[in-house]
Amino acid sequence: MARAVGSERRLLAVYTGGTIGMRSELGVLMPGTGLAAILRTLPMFHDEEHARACGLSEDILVLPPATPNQRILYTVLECQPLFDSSDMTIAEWVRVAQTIERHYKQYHGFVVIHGTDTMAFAASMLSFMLENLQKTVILTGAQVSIHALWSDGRENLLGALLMAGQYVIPEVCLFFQNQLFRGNRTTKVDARRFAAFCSPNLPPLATVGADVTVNRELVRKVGGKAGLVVHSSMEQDVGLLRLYPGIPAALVRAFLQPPLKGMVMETFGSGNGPTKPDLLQELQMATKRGLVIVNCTHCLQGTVTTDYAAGMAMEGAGVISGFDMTSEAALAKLSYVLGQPGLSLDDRKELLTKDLRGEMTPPSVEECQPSLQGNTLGCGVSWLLSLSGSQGSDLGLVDFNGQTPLHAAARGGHVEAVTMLLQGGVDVNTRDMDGFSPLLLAVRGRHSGVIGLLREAGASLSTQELEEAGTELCRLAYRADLEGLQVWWQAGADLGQPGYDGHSALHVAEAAGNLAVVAFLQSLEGAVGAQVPCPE
Ligand code: ASN
Repeated sequence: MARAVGSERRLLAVYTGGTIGMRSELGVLMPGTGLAAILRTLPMFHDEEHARACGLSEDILVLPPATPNQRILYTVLECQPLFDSSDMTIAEWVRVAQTIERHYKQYHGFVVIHGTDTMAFAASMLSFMLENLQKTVILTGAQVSIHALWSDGRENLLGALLMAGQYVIPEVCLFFQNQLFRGNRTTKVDARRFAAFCSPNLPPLATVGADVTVNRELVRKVGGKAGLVVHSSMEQDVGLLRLYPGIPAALVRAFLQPPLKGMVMETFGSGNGPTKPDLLQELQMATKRGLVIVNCTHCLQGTVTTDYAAGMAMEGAGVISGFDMTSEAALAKLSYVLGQPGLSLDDRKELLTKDLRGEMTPPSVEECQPSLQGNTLGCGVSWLLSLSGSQGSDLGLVDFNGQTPLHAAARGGHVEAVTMLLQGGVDVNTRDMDGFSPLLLAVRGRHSGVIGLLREAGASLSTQELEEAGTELCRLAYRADLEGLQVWWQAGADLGQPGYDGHSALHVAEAAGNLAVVAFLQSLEGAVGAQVPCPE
């Protein structure tokens, strides 16, 4: 994530329909054409004087200056026909993705104006269709038409344009009511209130108030220099079934019939379902013949586990855990994974268990033991090994992210490599392009041994790293993750640092009833805040 530089930022706003542009016809709301013409008449959306002075062509609108040296220019591309989003399907979303692909080089960022009813599905689908995204894509819309006096549409659209124009957040996002969410983490939770969306298992990427607060820790990093890949071959024969108490096995059987290839099944609580043998048999027969079933909880918050026999039974029937994915994200992921050509069933199942676009939080064991294959860690480690006879100056070489061998070794938890590098005299407080230190990476990987070595060598977290830790601390406290909190403490973090909403880890642990965490945090209370951050 970076603040966008350059005096002129060009955006494409793809208008697909939705309430934001609707007009009332015969007493019902229908999609309305001519959004660009309306925006042109609204001074907050178009600075006519500037446009004329610059001789901008008719199809380009320009926002009034938000900062003295930067202008956001945008073009509204109106789809034909326009949709109430209840009518959107995978085919329409593929067209949106292809439109972004066609104009990708021409624009700095993209806004997709969409109806709210299926916006969380749209954002989820687009997140999987657009791989290696290096530019910001933001979906937005409104609960009340922009033509009404009291509308949320103006604020939402302006916010989306400003965020896409001023920041590089290389993700498919959803902006609503002053919050920027990761799109595939959202769900619509209110049919009337302006705060229509929430992101139950991931805090917002950014929040707009008098200041814009970007949760940098959460924003996905651009993975190398690979270009945008648009996946248009999404599987359409996927479905979503919500279990309810007493659901007949025959009904489930009917649902699982061809052409269905994959199903998201909404289960109870932490992924539990009825353990009736006839129902389990239907599920098992379906998975055995190659139908892919993903288990998502119908709860807004939390994750699928096998804590209960009723959850274990789902796994026993061949159902794959969707962890904390929303059903919208799970359906989109299933459509993407099943649509990929040339993969075996096992490949597809494995892909489903991985976090591909930030859509789910896999269990922390995996977070702690990153695979050595095919990622930067593997490259970093082999690079380190090849450096064993090299001079001190080489040990400070950086990769495209500004990371040094010490970053790679710390992230991988390689005590010996870290020792060797420290003995070689490397800078222990070196920062990568995002401002991250080896110490922070060791904390994220929970490598206690490495943290100890780095601290002994004088490493400390910077003010920026400490500030951004607040939200993560709250998440750990919510999940009763004592080990996660302890490594932050070991690294010198102030565990009283508030999260994005002003609550501290202690508040969160108390509210969640996580008593061990509360006791731990309280035991530190005298010492909280006593840590000294490293100067920037
Ligand atoms: N039915 C509308 C739609 O999804 C609802 C909205 O946009 N607020 O297109």
